[in-house]
Amino acid sequence: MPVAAISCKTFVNTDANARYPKRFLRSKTKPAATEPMSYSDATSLRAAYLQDGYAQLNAFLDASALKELDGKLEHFINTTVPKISSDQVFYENKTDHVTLKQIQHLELHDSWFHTLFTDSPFRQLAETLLGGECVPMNLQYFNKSPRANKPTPPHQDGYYFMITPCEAVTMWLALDEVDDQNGCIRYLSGSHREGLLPHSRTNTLGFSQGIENYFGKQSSSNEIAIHASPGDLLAHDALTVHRADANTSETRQRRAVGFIYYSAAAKQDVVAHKAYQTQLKQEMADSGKI
Ligand SMILES: O=C(O)CCC(=O)C(=O)O
Repeated sequence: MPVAAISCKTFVNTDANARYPKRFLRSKTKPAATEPMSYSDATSLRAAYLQDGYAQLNAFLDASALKELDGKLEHFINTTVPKISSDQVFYENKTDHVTLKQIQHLELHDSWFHTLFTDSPFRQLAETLLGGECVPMNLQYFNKSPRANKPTPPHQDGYYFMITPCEAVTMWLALDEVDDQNGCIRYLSGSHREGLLPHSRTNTLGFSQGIENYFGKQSSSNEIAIHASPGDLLAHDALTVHRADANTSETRQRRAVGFIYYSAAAKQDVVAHKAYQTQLKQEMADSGKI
């Protein structure tokens, strides 16, 4: 499978330098690949994103920012996760905490993560890609631990969001080396132009809906497997079809942080969304998954 990479630039402009914590800004002495992104870079990035439905920004975070994020995450998992409601923290096997696979809404439990989500280059990038103001909605943690994990079913995030217009961006920050073996993200390029596709229930905790009859269709062979290194950022449109295989490695983790931003213009069907979440929570509890 080809590996896509459209830009090695870090998204930092003059405004960002004024507004964002220094730890997420690049040193001016870094090599060209980490130079601040100019207006034309942002324009061409958005053009490519609108064309393909996704983008990859290599080295969005540098080693020191990543180290800090890793430390904060480890602390969060050790001290905050045990206090979070079970419908916000998912394990492949809930009796084995090594199999932690997903945490929802880190921003609601920790001010450091709140700032990372709401007042940072991540948010500014979301606004560039969406072409206007955004609303930070959900900061998530994902892992596929070795041996105990499931594939991520093919889906469109917009199916879960229940928003009109369906305008939102999801960003996925790699924390480990990610490739075919440990379950890299796979995008169906251009699929965001097809509108919302029919989904049906899956048995996958954290990804309860998947696209019906995806495999075997001609289009599924056009997937692009995105290999990534720690600090690389992927971004996709709410309508872009994507999925990931299970982690088939013996020892390698596949950790990532997910950033979901809605366009300020998007309105959620709050009643339908809440009803679905309530039903899902009940089903997960009844089946012993949470
Ligand atoms: O981490 C994964 O396997 C899937 C993530 C995903 O689907 C998303 O962030 O929209």
